[in-house]
Amino acid sequence: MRIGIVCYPTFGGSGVVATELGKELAMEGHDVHFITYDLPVRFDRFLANLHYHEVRVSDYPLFDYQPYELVLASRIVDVVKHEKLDILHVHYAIPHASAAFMAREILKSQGIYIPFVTTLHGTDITLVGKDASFEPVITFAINQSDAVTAVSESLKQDTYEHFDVTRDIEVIPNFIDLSRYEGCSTEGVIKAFAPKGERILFHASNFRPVKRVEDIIRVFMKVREEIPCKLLFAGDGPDRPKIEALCREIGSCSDVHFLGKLKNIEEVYSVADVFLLTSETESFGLAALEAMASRVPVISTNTGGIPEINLHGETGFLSDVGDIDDMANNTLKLLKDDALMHTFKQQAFNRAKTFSKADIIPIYENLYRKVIKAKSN
Ligand code: GMT
Repeated sequence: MRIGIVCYPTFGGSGVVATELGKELAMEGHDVHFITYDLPVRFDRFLANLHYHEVRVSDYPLFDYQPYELVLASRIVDVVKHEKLDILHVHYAIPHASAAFMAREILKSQGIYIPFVTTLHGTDITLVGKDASFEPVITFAINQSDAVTAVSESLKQDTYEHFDVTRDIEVIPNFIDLSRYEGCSTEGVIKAFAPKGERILFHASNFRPVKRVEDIIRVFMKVREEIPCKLLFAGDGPDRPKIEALCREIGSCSDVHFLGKLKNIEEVYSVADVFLLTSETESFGLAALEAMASRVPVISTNTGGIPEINLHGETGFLSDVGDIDDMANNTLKLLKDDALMHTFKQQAFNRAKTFSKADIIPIYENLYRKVIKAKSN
């Protein structure tokens, strides 16, 4: 198939999933075309059938806000026509689904029918999309998609609850390339951050308020009262200055390290003892799945789609949002009991295996075929 993928090219989970999906589809022999404003972060492989088409927005002084969505729609039209695409797959509804809709209608007026699949990832529904300034467009674009998928059952239910969506939504969970997390070199990270055998607590995110990163510091402080440990943060984002200020205020700077936007994040996952995810809401929690693929148990909140990934008392523990004491106690339970830790590590890995790319990619391929077939009937 000739497949166009529209996504955010950044470190965020939706961009990572879209890019990994595109690479896998290309390795399966499909012709894959990314259409976005920058080279996706995980676009790290050369394949003759994997392409990137940049969307460039000119900076006209007349506009206070540059109309990215229109430029994207025009670029989609161009790529579909000239690369003879069979299908478009857009990740994250805003503004990708509405741009795809516009492109589809333009092409229809020229005698070309290009169906599009929309994958909902989370905050396009749970936070941003609900905003009245987006809601009517999101509802319309979802209803107009040729197929809609959500990354968890929880996100599917949220979509039906908050939007007047009248069509089927198929749940296709995110997937993981397990080989990426196997046999990473760990010595350097351990020497640098835990030279005396301190335990390592880890968190990776985009430091948005929804992640409640402050709670991570508070959990860490409680654990550190009982066990020598270090806290590593990967990623960057709006709340980082606030978190750094908090570390300074409580005097934990020497034990907390900010590693920034890491490309080889799996090296850090592999040295972690536990992964902390304290989010207010999380449609899936790809970072938790990455930790589990690295045999790292997850201490998380019980919100959104997280319980569909992290199983309480098996691959980690779940707590109510904001329950610092419970999350700290659960972390200590694992850190103090080697046998329990060993069991949880194995169970986390076994759980991660159920989200392997080999199982999930064919589901997308079948969906594309079904949508293309429906269009030609
Ligand atoms: O979590 C973020 O802030 C990034 C966001 C994104 O769109 O890239 O992540 C969302 O999509 C990921 C991939 O499907 C999910 O794993 C995340 O749970 C989801 N984030 C939220 O729901 C907050």
